[in-house]
Amino acid sequence: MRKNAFVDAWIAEMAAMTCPKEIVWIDGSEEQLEALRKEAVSTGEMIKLNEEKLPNCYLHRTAVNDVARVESRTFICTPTQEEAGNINNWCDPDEMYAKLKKLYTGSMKGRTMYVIPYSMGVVGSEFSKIGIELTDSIYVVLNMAIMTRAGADVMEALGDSPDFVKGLHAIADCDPENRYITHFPQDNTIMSVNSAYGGNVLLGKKCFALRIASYLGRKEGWFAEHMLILGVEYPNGETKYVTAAFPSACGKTNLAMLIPPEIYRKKGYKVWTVGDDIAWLRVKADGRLYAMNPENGFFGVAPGTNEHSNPNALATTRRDTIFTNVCHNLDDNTVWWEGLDENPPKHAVNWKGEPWDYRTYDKADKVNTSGAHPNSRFTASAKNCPCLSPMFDSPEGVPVSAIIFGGRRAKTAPLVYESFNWQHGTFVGSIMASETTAAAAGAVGVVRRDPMAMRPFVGYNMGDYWKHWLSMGTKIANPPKIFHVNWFRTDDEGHFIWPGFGDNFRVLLWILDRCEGKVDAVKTPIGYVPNPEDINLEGISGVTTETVRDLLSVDTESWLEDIGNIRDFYEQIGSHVPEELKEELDALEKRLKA
Ligand code: GTP
Ligand code: SPV
Ligand code: MN
Repeated sequence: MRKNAFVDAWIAEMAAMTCPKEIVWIDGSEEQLEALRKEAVSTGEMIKLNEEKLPNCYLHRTAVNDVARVESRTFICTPTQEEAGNINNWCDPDEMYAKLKKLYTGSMKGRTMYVIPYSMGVVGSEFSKIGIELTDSIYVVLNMAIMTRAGADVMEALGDSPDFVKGLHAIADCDPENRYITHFPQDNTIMSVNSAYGGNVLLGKKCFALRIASYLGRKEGWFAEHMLILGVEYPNGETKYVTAAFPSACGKTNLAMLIPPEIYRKKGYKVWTVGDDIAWLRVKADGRLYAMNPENGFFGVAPGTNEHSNPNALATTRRDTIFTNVCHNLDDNTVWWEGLDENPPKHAVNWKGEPWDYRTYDKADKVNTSGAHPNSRFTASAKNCPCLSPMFDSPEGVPVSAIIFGGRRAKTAPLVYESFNWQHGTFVGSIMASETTAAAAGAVGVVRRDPMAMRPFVGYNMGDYWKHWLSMGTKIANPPKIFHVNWFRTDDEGHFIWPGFGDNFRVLLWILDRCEGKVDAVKTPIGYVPNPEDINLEGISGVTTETVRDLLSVDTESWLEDIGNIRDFYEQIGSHVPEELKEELDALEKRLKA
């Protein structure tokens, strides 16, 4: 494999600290990956699943206290606290390096350090960026091999350049008290210790492609966002693209792989997946914003994925997939999760590795009684996705017609509304709120503000991030229109009113029609909402135009209540909140009171 002096010097330094027994470079070859799979099976780190039913698929269980991202132990280490802002955990870089050094020292004794060269984006594209992850976990290697473009050709693309993101991961004792997920944006460095779970350790994903990349994007004039990218193909063969930012476990993978309702499929409409979690967006010479997916696979939520909700995701996981913390069906050596089907396995092992009796399941206490952990995941290759966009490997991405923000709101937010312009759209993103989910450690179902679905992922001051959004608006001659959706309004019994999933296509079409100026809308204090009869309900069950009218209603009282909450949040972000957004907030309050 091609050598790089900067990479070698850094590896030598990290190896001197962690003391591995050997260093192994990951070249990306199938032979090497297969040998690692065999090794992981021999040590019990992974379980090989039924080769007939789930070819080349494996099950892995993480420690019971290590099943989600831990935001409380995630740090942005910039020279000053002001750069990191008030809602990131901050630590002085020298102090954090010193603390980490103690935890890493000797942590790989007797273990192998794997060197993973990987590219976020197509290898060699000028829009892509390179990272090197050092890890002592085979599970991490095998996941990174699916989630990124990893291997020898990345070292070729890097050449003699020092321009790569350094990532060091050590499992150490997997001690939650000493777990640190740390970022040093000025040093292009990520250091993660005492975890072995997903977003904490697959360093190309949230750590690099969002936290470090958002910092780089601000410096270099582009965006790194927590967004899916999808294409809607019309019967005439034309395809239009949208991106959508929803917080973790709020429906990105599902929307990205949506199957249109039958009446649309018959007419020839299709949806193509470009990405399901992260988008890097740049302005091109034609004055449009382009989105590319820096990842190469999907690290998706398993529970709730089934033949009806998301058949494309399910099909993607039927081969070459690593399942994490799902339920193991001992009868046929396959996997199961809540919401897969109505047949929980009779002989099974739950996500904790204990014998599991499905009759003990209690919806009110999912974590303790479910077969699969609520944040159990599949790591599946994009190449296996039946609706993967032909533009997936386009080095520059796809032109974006609309940006959609959204969250889980039982009441306030309507099914869909459109912002008045880019500045107002940025404001709409900044006031996003959502009920928390199992994707991060902590309480579930609590409403919190999650601007642009990036609260846990902005690598610098949130106020500066909003300024970056506003300033980018002035650089895009033909900016996408900005919308907000909410699939999660509930009735008095707590049931979702909107059927969601495939039927969200009906809302997507309204959004794209608005982008083309093809349909009218009603102006409300919060933005434009559809005329209820403009959401096509042909072939839908249990939803009438009256239901839609209700879903689109803007309740002034609850919005006014929200205003106070938003003011508190802006206060918390502090002095970096742009004046333009404060003015938008005042203007919204005025319109609501008028
Ligand atoms: P991350 O991978 O954590 O970023 O999550 P995500 O945003 O990709 O969420 P995902 O698509 O995996 O969906 C998470 C949960 O939301 C699953 O339990 C889905 O069943 C549920 N969900 C997704 N779309 C809808 C929808 O339109 N309506 C309803 N009611 N639930 C949905
Ligand atoms: C999320 O939490 O938004 C995820 C899963 O996509 S993780 O990779 O753990 O961040
Ligand atoms: Mn995500």
